[in-house]
Amino acid sequence: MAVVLVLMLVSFWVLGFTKETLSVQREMGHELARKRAYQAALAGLEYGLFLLESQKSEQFNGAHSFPEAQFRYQVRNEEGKWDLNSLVDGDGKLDQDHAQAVTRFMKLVGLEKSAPKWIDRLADWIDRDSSPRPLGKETYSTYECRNVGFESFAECSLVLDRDQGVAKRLRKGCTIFSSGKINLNVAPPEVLASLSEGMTEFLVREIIKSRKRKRFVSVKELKNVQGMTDKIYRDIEDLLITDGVTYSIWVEGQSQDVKQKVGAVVKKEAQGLTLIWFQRELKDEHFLAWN
Ligand SMILES: [Ca+2]
Repeated sequence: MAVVLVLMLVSFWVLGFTKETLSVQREMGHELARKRAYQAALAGLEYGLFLLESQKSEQFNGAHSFPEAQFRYQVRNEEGKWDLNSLVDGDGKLDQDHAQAVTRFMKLVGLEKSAPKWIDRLADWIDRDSSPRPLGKETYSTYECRNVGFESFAECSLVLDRDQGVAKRLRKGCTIFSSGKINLNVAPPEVLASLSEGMTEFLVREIIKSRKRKRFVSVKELKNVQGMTDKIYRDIEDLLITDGVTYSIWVEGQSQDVKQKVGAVVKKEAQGLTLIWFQRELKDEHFLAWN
């Protein structure tokens, strides 16, 4: 009887130990996969920077696999988007033209009803005063507006009630890293369509067709695009550029089922690349959607 009792105790102990060991092993395995995924993401970032420096393309993506990990990357010229930091001018006043353009863009991505609220909130975050606009906010439950330009995508998300859906739609055509003008060669259709009230679907399609054939070298070439009128051209010419020095790089590293996302923004100038933003362990809403 005593032998049976001892055996039972031993088996309980062994079972318990094995269970514990397994869970420790699982945890270690997960940690190792997390590290590998992160290293893969950094390798992808390094690779994206190398490609950006060595080739002329403005937008590109790809993937690579290693025995234990893999990464996929996406490089985008960031200047085809509306700059949210340009919503407010140097005196802290709303830049009406810019705000109207961003509002048109928001409507095109399904944010018609909430556009005035988001514009006021975004402007309140960056304007220097602390008095809220009619639909804006200077104070949130656990934080206050910084009253300076947005420095990260996470900051933008704070203004958008951390609503991932809104953040993702906005990121399609808005940025916080740009010269304030729109790069005609990379702007998504919704941004082109929001350049002025006069932009038509036909004109947007023609611009995209034209830049696919041959990229625009000068904004003046827009005059040759079918459907362009003198009035529309005058309205939009000052908003446009045909290149841009700001790029974003988005990389997802993966090992087993663990993913790690990193993002960076760099300026590509004659003297080389300058890193202006880097974020590790990016959450989905702060990561540019694959496109
Ligand atoms: Ca403010």
